[in-house]
Amino acid sequence: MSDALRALAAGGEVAVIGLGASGRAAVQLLEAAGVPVYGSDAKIAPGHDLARIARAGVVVASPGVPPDAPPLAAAKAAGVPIVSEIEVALRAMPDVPYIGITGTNGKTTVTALIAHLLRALGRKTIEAGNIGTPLTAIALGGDKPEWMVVELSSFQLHDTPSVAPQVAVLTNLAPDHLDRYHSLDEYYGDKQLLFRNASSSSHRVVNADDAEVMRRTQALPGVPHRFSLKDSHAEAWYDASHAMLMLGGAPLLERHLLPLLGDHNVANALCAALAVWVADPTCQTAAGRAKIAAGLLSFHAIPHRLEPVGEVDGVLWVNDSKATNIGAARTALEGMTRPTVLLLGGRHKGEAYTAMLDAVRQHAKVVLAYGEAAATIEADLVGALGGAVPVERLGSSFEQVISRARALAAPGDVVLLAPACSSYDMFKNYEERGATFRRLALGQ
Ligand code: UMA
Repeated sequence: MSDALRALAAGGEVAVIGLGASGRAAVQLLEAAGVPVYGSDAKIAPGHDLARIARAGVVVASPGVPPDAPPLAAAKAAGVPIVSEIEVALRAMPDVPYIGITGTNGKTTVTALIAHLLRALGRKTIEAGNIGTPLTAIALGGDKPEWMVVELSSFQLHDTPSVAPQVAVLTNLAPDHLDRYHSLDEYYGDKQLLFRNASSSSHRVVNADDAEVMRRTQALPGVPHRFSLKDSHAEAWYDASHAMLMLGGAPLLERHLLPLLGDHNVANALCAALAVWVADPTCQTAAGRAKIAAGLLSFHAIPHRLEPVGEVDGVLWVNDSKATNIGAARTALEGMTRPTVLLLGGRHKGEAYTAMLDAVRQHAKVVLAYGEAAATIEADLVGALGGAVPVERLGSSFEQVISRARALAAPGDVVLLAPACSSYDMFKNYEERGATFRRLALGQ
């Protein structure tokens, strides 16, 4: 491992930019390997030494540092290669097989599901990457798993030249992160980098219902494995007429037994089951299918992702704080089967809320627009809805938002937090927003 990491730095110093979770873990791994490291963070005094960064053998960029930030611009200008923390981890663990997951929405759920299913099949598995645990932290740990399931954001893929998963999974593509990317094409291009080392023996799991996914992957070398909510020719598909999830030509699980809300979670379950089916061919039997089904049954919703937090006086409160873009919020809303009080707001990320109009018309009984984005949401939705669904504009007190929601919700309704915005105007992060929602919803 040490040799591979020293080679990465070409004998020089490694400059780690950003000392959040992934930067700190990368520093630890490099130091443990005896590689000279300079770690810096703009928020920690004395900040970045740009001259020192420009002299480094390689720069390791944290995913949250934009490519045009001064330390990365300095590295680029000096011709210093820039890699991600994921790249460092992969160099340190060349022999551990992994499934790589990307996509705009659902990737964390799919990552967690795949890891859960592999464990259900008796495989020692860890999940890491964007889902939370930095991959370099796994590389630092002694005992290596049989499988790693790695959630990869577009930011991480941007700088990971050696990414080559045993199975590459693309859940879907929808607009997001337009505050960081200049165009959608650029964002989708980074997602596509998951396949940058694909060869004729590669396997990929792709969403057959997503035209953009299919367009961008159809010419790739390797074996495509498709999942779909409607196409019976797909390897994993949903047979709506029998309410049955299908895998490899046979029934897998009845829809009502899947312990997750929303049709998109049927797609996530099919995607994860198929990825495991492909990754571990020994499970391609009736017994293997039964174990996968049992794994799906025992999976619990991940916090902040369409997480039912409780039913209070007949009102179900659902926390989808992780829905930080319009596609995710729309999907959440589409998954609601009861009249919905929708909480929409936070820090605006650039997309127009009109993309949610149909879902709002169909599922929402009222929209509460709050936070920095409230005026934009109101401007986008009120005229277009023509009064069909009321939109109330509130301020930046989350207590007020929750008490208004409580007043408006009748027994049998849902209050859904699917904000379509980032949380940074009012909270530290989406987790804090979700936790606050849960606490206030339960009257704690
Ligand atoms: N910084 C600088 N200089 C700059 C700009 C920023 O030093 O010019 C510093 C900041 O002060 C901060 C650090 O760089 O301390 C950036 O840290 P980070 O934002 O990269 O956060 P980490 O704690 O390393 O977490 C990252 C992922 N964060 C992002 O991609 C923004 C986490 O994904 C991931 O779980 C973690 O690595 C472990 O792999 C979070 C996320 O929000 C959940 N991801 C985005 C998403 O899902 O939409 C992509």
